[in-house]
Amino acid sequence: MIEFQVNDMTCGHCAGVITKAVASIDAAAKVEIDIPTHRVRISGTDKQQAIEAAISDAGYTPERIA
Ligand SMILES: [Cu+2]
Repeated sequence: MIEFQVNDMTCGHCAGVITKAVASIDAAAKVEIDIPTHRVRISGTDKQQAIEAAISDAGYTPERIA
């Protein structure tokens, strides 16, 4: 399980972009997003590094919190 604080994720559009970015790295990864707290929790994958990079490449700023 990895968890990011993504403060520039502010709406459903952002959440959709991030969900797609994660799926592009590992389609089996489970993504849970809470927009009000800007948290993104990802489980079921061991590609943490690549997923973090993909979220950055999508234009967001993931801060690893777990
Ligand atoms: Cu947005």
